[in-house]
Amino acid sequence: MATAPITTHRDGDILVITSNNPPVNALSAAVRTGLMAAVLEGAADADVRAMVLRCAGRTFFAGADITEFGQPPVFPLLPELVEVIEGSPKPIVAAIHGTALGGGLEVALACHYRIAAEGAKLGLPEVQLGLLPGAGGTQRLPRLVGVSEALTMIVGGSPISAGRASEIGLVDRVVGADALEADAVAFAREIVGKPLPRASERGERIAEAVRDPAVFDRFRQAHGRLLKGLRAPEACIAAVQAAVELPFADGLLRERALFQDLLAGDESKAQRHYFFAERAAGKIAGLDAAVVPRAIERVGIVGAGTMGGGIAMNFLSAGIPVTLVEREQAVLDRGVATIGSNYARNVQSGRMTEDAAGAAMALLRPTLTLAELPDSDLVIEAVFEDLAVKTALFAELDRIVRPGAILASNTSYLDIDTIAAATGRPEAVLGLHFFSPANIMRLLEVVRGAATAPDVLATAMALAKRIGKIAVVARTCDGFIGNRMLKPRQEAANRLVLEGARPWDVDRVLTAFGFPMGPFQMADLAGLDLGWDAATSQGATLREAMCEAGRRGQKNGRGFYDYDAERRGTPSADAEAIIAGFVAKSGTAQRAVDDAEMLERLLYPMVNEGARIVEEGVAQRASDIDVVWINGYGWPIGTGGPMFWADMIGLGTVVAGLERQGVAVAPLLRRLAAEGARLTG
Ligand code: 3H9
Repeated sequence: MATAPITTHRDGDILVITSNNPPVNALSAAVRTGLMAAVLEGAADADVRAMVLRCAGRTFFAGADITEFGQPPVFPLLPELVEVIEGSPKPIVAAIHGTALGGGLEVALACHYRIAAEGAKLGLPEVQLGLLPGAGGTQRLPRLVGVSEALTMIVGGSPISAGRASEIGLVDRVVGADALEADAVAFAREIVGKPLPRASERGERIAEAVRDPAVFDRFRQAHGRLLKGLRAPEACIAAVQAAVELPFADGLLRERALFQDLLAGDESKAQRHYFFAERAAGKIAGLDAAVVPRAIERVGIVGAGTMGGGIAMNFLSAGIPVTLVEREQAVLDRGVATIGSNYARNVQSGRMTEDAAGAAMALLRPTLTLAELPDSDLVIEAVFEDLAVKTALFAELDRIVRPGAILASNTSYLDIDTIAAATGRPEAVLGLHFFSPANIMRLLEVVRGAATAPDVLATAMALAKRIGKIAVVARTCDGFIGNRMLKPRQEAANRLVLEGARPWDVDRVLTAFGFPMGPFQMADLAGLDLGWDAATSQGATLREAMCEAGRRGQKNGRGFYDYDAERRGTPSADAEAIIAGFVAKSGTAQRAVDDAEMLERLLYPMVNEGARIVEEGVAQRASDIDVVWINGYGWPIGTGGPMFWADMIGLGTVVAGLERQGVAVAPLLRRLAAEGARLTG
């Protein structure tokens, strides 16, 4: 008898080994111990001629147990188990359903044969955890599927379908999902007595790369984006390169060394933190699991501008019909045309089939009247950001839309409770704050008002999942989680420029930290004249001074930077002169500010604001803030988000920095720092 959670049973002369370790059959110490015993049992039993390795529940092994990383090692380790599997004198067939990921796929690679149920997915996503496959995956996969396919899977990290896996030689057979075990046993009977194929002994698929080692540089050139800023992708390439350059055993040692190095590093710690943070964000404290979400079969969207159109695409792409309302025909036509051209681009780039794009467009019902909204189960408002406009609209929607339907605002700042109070159904009102471009950005801030009902909140979370968004719950306040924390960074950036830093220095410090762009590049992109009124402008802010001098940002080729025809920006001498004039008027003393001080002054106040957001209960937990900033504002994932980053550098350091800056320290931050505790646990 093997150790639980592994069980074995005999089907004639085939030993079926089953793992049952919910929810995802992670390869925990108990699973590894049980598997090792079961394989040895099969090898020793003279009546057993072959083995089938399968999992119960929703999926094949989804990988090593990530919660064990950073803990003292418990034997047998996964690489040892994998060696025993491949070394078995009797054939072992992996029977894959659900997802075979990471260490799970590495177990399958060590088996002598792999069969997969239709719908199964296979992948090595370790790179997303700042790691590389550390149980032989980087050595066996290229030997089975060739170097190019292996690099794509290992460096890209995305799983492939069973069908694709069969095409590239990763699985030996794809079968229906109904009788996987029986099919695997039948397959095992077919191969009994044949010579044992071991991935480690195969050389033919890597022979081409042995002759043409430039394949690695070509991959680097073609996939520069994947390699930017993080260590793991390059280490993945180095490990696959070892498979080509070294004998198998030496390649394994190299893989092990690279894996251990990544595992001990801060980036992997940060990315593993993010993995659990994203999952935690979906959980709402105090929300009864028995709460049933409301059915959403049609969505109404008011406002067909950039935001409304982008929001609509999320639902259309997920097969949910949309009624899109706009006041003027020309604006409506433009909105619909933009949606159409976005889909056309998706088709062109191969991200979508023509049929799927056509089907999505067919679900769109454009109209000029709110009167077409009564059959919507959810209406999302995406109109001008003005409280009076929004409350008037919500009052009207409340009269038109059927009882029980949910009303949501896409506001990025305004008070959801005030908006809800304009209706007779405050319990059915909430904020759904999409980020621009809304059809692409994965973040969704779900803003609950004081009166928002539990089932309405549950509906929003379920819907977010359906349309592929990462939802984070916030309570209402000025700017919610993301924009509230953007404000202190913006203020610090402006102050730095007044004191003598140049905008491009500030941007450089933040891009060197890992942001895709800095605040002045962002301001140029959004338009410096956003909200600017020439009639009332008095040059009171730097932005006003820039606009008055005709510098509107990228849109007219002149902002803090000068732009060429390809919208490439270079520091602008004219902008510098305007800044100098503005600074002279303000009378601020000038001094040199070094990069380290700039970074502290830009980021520590954000951490401070984040601590207040947690303290006030605006965010449920500090890690939710990390999810918002990584997905909504390009905070570099390799540092885990602002809260995790603060924990890594030490809260005492942050508090001391804030005190140097004269910023009032959030009580929570001060307390945790004094206790030597962390924000993210
Ligand atoms: C690896 O294998 C390293 C090796 O190469 C080398 C070793 C030497 N461990 O995502 P869900 C939890 S690295 C522990 O909500 P779904 C998850 O936290 C690993 N726990 O479900 C959640 O817990 P809770 C490489 C794990 O259906 C619950 O399971 N593998 C693990 O949306 C449900 O998860 C990966 O990176 C784990 N490996 O998606 C795959 N996986 O309920 C990681 C999940 O308490 N996993 N949990 O919040 C996934 O991508 C998704 O979980 C999966 C299911 C697609 C499987």
